[in-house]
Amino acid sequence: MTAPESNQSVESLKDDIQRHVALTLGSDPFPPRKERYYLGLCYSVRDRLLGQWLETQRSYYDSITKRVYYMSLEFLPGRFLMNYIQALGMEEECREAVRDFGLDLDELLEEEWNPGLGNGGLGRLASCYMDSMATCKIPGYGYGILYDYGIFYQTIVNGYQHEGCDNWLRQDSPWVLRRGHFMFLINFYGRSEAYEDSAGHERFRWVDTESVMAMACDIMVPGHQNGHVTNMRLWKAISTRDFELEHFNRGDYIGAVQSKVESENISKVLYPNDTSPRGKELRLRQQYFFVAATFQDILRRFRKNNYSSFDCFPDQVAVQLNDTHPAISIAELMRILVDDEALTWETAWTICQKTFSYTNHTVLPEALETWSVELIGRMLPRHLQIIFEINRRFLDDVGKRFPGRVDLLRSLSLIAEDDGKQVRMAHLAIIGSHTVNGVAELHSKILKARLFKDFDNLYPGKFTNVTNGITPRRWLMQANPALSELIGSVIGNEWIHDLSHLSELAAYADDPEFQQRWQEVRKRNKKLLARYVLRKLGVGINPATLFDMHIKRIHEYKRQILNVLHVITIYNRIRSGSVAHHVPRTLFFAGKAAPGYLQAKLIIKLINAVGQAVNGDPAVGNELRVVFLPNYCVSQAEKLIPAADLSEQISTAGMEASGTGNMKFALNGALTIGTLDGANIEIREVVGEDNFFLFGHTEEDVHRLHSGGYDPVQIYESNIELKKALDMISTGFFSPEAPSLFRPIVDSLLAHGDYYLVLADYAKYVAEQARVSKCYEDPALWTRMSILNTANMGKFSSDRAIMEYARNIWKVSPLT
Ligand code: BZD
Repeated sequence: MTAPESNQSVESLKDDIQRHVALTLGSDPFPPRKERYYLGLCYSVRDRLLGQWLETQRSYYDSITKRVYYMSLEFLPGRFLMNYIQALGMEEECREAVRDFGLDLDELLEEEWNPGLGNGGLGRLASCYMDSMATCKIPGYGYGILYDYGIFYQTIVNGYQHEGCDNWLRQDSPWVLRRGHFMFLINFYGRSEAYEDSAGHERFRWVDTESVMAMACDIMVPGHQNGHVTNMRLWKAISTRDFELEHFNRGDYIGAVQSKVESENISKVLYPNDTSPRGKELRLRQQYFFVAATFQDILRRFRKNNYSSFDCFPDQVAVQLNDTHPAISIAELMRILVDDEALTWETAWTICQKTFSYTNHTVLPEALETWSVELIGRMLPRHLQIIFEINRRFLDDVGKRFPGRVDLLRSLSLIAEDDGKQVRMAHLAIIGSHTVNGVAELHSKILKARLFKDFDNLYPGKFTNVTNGITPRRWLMQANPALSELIGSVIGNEWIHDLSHLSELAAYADDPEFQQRWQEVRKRNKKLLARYVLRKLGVGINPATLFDMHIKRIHEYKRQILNVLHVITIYNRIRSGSVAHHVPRTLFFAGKAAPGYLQAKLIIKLINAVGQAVNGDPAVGNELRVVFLPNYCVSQAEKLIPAADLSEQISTAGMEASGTGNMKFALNGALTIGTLDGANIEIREVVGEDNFFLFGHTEEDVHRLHSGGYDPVQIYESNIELKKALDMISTGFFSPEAPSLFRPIVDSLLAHGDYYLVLADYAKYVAEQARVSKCYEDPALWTRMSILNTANMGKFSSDRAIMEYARNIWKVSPLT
């Protein structure tokens, strides 16, 4: 852009901001106030995107192309404003415009609340994939729920997690475009009624239902400087009129209001459990609400194109099920095709199987979703009938292929019989889909070899892998501007669209001048983080120490406790004066525990208690510091990750499906200490084993130890440092006011068999941490390793992942 043009666009942006402050917000533009000018800027940026968005949606219709529907009960997009600004390529313009008003863009950005519409990795992955679909111009949409309350707001009080409400829509969000004219009726409860159609065939209809409306709310997801804007459509529950009237007519005003409120509860709150799904009625209601609304929208679009037959439905529509949360879709599409459209069962089933594909995100048995037959039968009576019919035909077929194999029928059935009758949603998703994928090579292998082995035998080729990816726009360009600029100065900026270009950095790994610039950027990021921590917690940390980070949901399989045992071990060594290769470290922990997961909440308390002891002990000085940052969210991750030296990816092998935090750290030049789990394995493969700190039992070892013979007590007895650390925890060293407070943690390790094999991996972990310290003492070596990590992360772009889905699963091509 030439200078006068740029001046012109800054001036017109300034005019727009002031116009929005005055005319959209109804506020006096003078004096310029941060909160108002923030909103004025949001609306001005939004205006500039809306045209591109309309154009993109129009182009889908014009090209009559197959579209992808990415169905996810969760999205974690992070803040939008900077993402939109950079997508439009107007960062400099925005900086200048707000500067002219005496404001600072970075400060304005902090005004934005994080939309916490997800729990963790699964929701964040969905948002990375939306970004890549837009950037790669894959025609499609994201579909989900607009929760009024996102994931709870975490505070730490006296070391304990407290949960507060995250009422993120309290002040209307400028990004949510309510579409009052896209409303669909959603039915629940009632009964399925048989009737005879005019040709004398037995048919079914769903009657005597209760209903609620789903209103479309749209959020734009722009591609990076390509004029393509994808739509994320989130449904909000709105009470139906009849529902209220019925009460009004009886003169029951309060009843009318109450029923309105109750029906709108469907989209009120995100369930904060990231693994164990609990059979709560409202959760199933949310699932069906969003599925039924989405399918009405899909069919509306399909019909708009005037197709004469449903046979071509799968040529127009690909539906990706993000885990089993939307798996009731399969029964819903069958209901629509058989009951409403009068297709034969066989035709409908073929269409279903050609339409759906399913991504599995976990192998933890407690995380596999089931719903009681009783609940589905009550809430979705017709769907239960359909599920039974799918199962009957399926088991019939299996029985014919494998006569006499009752064991096989039991293991494959959609209905589990052991714990009351339960519908296994993963089984429904597998048989109703053409493709099932895991999210990293090891995870996909485990799905085939263990969890769904019988299904894999039955349907060879149905199971595949798509290793997760992350968007380089948010996780490098936006989160780490200093490193992005340095990278750009030597290899240009093509990596933003094609991350494989980062490999050109490898040539500079040993270049002393480049190394120095690399170190300066990292030092600057660490200083910024230290300032943030001081502001947030009032705790001073030293940017010259090794920044060691363990940030993710708190869960026993992620083994924060292993890290804590290492911290206590180092602490004891410092106190006793034996510090071989100790490098001063700052440990960062952040993450939320599910409110009902007491053990995870106790782990948070322990981390804080250990932090208090360590940070307050004069013998430790600057050698060791432990901070727990409350309310981990996308924006916090964006501040932490660019400042990390060491990334803790230490889950029990075989338990973390992929991980994506691991990718974000390595992309930003942190080194990983990790197990052979999830995507760690593939990260290590590409960055090279010399540039990765590996420890721990393999997945096969874990399987073997779980099959018998593992004795954690024997390990405890034979390792003096470990014994000391555990004894300190169990006898109240870190909780003098309540000495037995942390007993449940030690009991899980010693008395209850240490399911996550913390003790089994302790010695190797501590030894590998010593190697970390030793390497850190050699800045040239460390910096080389760091550069090589970044340089080799090309594979982990979500653009690569999305193109694999598009080519191999969805069979859609990018728009030109
Ligand atoms: O999905 C996570 C896995 O644990 C990670 O290993 C993986 O990288 C990511 C993305 O594939 N799973 C989740 O985050 N799961 C949930 O958040 C969740 C939410 C509700 C109910 C069940 C699970």
